[in-house]
Amino acid sequence: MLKHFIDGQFNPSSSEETFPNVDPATGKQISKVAEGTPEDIDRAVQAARRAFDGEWSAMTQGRRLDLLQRVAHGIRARFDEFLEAEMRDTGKPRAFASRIDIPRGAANFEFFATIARALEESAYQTETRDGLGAVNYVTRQPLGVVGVISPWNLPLLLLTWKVAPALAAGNCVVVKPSEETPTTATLLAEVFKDAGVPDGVYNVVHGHGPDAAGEALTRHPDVSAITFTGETRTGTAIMEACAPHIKNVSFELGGKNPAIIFADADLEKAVAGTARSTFSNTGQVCLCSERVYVQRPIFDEFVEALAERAEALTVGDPFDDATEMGPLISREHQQKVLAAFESARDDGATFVTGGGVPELKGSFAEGCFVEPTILTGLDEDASAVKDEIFGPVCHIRPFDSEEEVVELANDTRYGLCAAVWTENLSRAHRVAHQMEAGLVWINSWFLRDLRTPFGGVKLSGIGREGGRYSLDFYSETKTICVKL
Ligand code: NAD
Ligand code: 6OD
Repeated sequence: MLKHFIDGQFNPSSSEETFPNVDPATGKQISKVAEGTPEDIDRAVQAARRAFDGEWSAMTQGRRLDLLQRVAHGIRARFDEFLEAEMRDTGKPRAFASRIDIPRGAANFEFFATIARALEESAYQTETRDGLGAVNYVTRQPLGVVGVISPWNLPLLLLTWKVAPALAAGNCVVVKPSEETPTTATLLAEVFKDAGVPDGVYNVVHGHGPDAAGEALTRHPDVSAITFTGETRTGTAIMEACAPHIKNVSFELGGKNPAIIFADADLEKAVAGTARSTFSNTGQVCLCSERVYVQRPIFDEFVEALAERAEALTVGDPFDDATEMGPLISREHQQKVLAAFESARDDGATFVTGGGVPELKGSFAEGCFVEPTILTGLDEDASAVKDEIFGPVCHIRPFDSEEEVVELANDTRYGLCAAVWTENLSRAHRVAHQMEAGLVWINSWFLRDLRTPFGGVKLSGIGREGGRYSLDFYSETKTICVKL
């Protein structure tokens, strides 16, 4: 059974309740998981607060950051265990998880340990009437206990993306991993212990969100801030829960991201890039392109080429090295994605390819698979064009002018990212500047530099994380003014 990790110990729940952890590739149960209660959250928060008031804050920054480097090494030393756990929990193909999820899990600790050491602090000289002046300098202080609530699509990557900077800034954390993917957060607890990180610095409480461990964490009065990645409507609920204590929040939420392909794009690269941005991780990356706009002269050619790529994808056993696309995360999510296909059908979509469940053999027949799917012919107000599906699917629509496509791309409640494919440099910059999004890729997708700010506008989030922007969120500045 997967237990909570509180104050350096693996603990059963304060209740007897458990829930099953299911492999979405086969539908089989992998393990049982302790269902956290508000009492478990309270124990974890108290442990984190004790560590914060004690050993963790008493340590030099250098020592703290050395320990985080050891956590990075610890993940790398147990790479295969992390990989297998992530693949079983999510059904991700080995090729994806071994290239993205686990390396980034380790890199997040290494990166934030490195940049926290190098962070500059500022000072200002003020003129005074007596001519002697004053010096103001700005210090950073940790917040205290930070609550980390993470989703299932990139479990280790997104959890460590928040835990690493929170700890690098000197805080202690209580994390509530997604109920769908509890294993790597638990393995990470072992790595923390082996690295010699003091008890209480990293705590894990498993369980669900509403009326459960997740909500209890957001409402706890001794939690100073909540950092959350997940659905927009969960963000709304968390913001309400945080309001009474004026807790700071950082939200990375949903998206309905556009990809724009101009007629002057390098077609082969644009097709390959859009295949990646639509089907990677079975479309379960918040950055995936679900709305694709293609300039009319190359529309038919583009649709045909993307469909060819979709049909050539090997779907099935995540542990087979040839597999390119695994299942969706759960039966419930599979039903949601299939319902979105149904709604597109009702709205008159043309299914260029896909739209159903692939026929797989043996144990994978019970998996939560759907076919890579391409739609055309929908109006912009159809649900499949407006609402996030979070599956391996995009709708492709032709456009004529730059002005028209900018308006189409921005006509959404979301604003996480956009991809623009063109060989015209001026147009690339012009369009990128007009996108209502936190991040715009030109002739690429998911190319990450961890120093850059990451986050969305509109319903896609609040705040930015990444590089020093993360350290800004996970610390508070204090100005000290010295009269000379
Ligand atoms: P989700 O919102 O259902 O759950 C995320 C986490 O929040 C889970 O740990 C869950 O238990 C917890 N939770 C749910 N309700 C809660 C509540 N009321 N109080 C406290 N915690 C609660 O999201 P998901 O289904 O796990 O992930 C998919 C969604 O995440 C998609 O919408 C996707 O776009 C979004 N996402 C966004 C980004 C980004 O960077 N913008 C990244 C990854 C995923
Ligand atoms: O790469 C990252 O740092 C990041 N936050 C990715 C988010 C992906 C969402 O699914």
